[in-house]
Amino acid sequence: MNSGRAFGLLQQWRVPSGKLLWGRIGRRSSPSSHKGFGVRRMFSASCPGFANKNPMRSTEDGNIIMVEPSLKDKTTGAFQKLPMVMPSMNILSSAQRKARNISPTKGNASCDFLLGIQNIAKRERNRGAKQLDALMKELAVPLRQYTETFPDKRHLHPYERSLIELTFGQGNYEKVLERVDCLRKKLVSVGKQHASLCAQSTTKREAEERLNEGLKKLEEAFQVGKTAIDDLLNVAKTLRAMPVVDLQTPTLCLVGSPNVGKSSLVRILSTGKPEVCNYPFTTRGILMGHIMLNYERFQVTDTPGLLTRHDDERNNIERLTLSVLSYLPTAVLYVHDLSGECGTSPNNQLVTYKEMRERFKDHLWLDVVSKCDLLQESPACILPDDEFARYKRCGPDGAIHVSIMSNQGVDELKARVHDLLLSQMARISSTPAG
Ligand SMILES: Nc1nc2c(ncn2[C@@H]2O[C@H](COP(=O)(O)OP(=O)(O)OP(=O)(O)O)[C@@H](O)[C@H]2O)c(=O)[nH]1
Ligand SMILES: [Mg+2]
Repeated sequence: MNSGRAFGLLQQWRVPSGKLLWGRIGRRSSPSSHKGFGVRRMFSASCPGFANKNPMRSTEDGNIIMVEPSLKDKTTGAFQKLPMVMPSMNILSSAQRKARNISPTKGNASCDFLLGIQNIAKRERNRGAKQLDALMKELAVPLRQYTETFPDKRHLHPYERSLIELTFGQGNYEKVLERVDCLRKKLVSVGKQHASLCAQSTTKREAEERLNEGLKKLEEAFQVGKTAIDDLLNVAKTLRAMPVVDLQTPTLCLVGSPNVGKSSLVRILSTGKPEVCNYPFTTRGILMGHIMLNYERFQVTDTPGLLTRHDDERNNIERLTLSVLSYLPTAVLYVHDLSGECGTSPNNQLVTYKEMRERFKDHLWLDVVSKCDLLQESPACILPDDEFARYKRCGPDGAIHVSIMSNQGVDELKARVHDLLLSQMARISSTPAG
């Protein structure tokens, strides 16, 4: 059963904790969050987001209506199709270089000579206006392309939409795009104004002065707003680095309280190596990997742990887990640690488990009790046989007991995971495409 299985974890994405672009989000978690981590937001879609950029459509009687894309249009993969954003300084230097090379509209040289001084002024203002117009366009056109090709968040798959919201904060993705568009409008306005002034010059000298003034003003306007472009670049980078989820490939999602051994199980179910440490919230993002089982390909997601608390109090790391469960057609491998080692009491684990089980009851589900090398056999008769006592002793009914230390239950777990993924595949195949 084990041979021929090659599990390979390929991609990991986590709520970034390094560079701070959006400031601290969420709240410091409750004392039960142990590490007191602070989540920091950073930046970075047949892709419905792009396809339906303009949701307006005209009816036969000429009225314009708003067209909401239907769910069947929604698919994942938007982030891999984002346009490349050039660093702001590259846009500026390239635009300035191109504008400088613009020459005046060619006139008749002998005519110029005859008309003398007046014609020199004409040529100079022509050159100035053309250079200013060119600089304005070279700066503004890429910005228009970005604002038109970055997907409209409303038309993304809900999973990808939630990744954007949890990563950058509510509304911040749209704000970056708005800032880029504002910069574009400002550049167009400044560029047109100064090109027009230059075109009205009466002398060569005046045209030169107005050209220089216009170039300076355009650069100043660009410098003031250029952070919007660099923020958009970071948005694109972060989004592109997010795990790619194929909705047609069966997925297994490991869920449970923090520090219960989820990542350790991902490691034994696969050749991938997610970080394993003896403290909670080692896993701070969604890890998407792949499993090959008898020539079939499956996906695995390792998720951050869930604390026992109300949704309103959850931090964005926990919300990532809920987002996977809410929006992706995954089978669940729920991990329980009854050894007392993980930092969440069995009682609290049971509370969270029951809530998740009820909430995501439509998912295919498998329970596993981890770290069973640390569990002591407790005589059943000593404990009262209520729900909690049964849970504390054996976990939920039907749970597989596993230890990665002694290898106990590992083969059974792999076999059951395989069956679960095959059932998930049958579900996907029986769901009408689209
Ligand atoms: N004794 C024993 N320790 C285990 C077993 N499985 C995992 N551990 C230990 O439990 C600790 C937590 O393991 P992880 O796999 O990082 O747990 P996690 O649920 O992914 O943790 P978070 O990502 O922080 O939520 C590590 O020290 C592991 O070595 C087991 O079967 N037996
Ligand atoms: Mg982990």
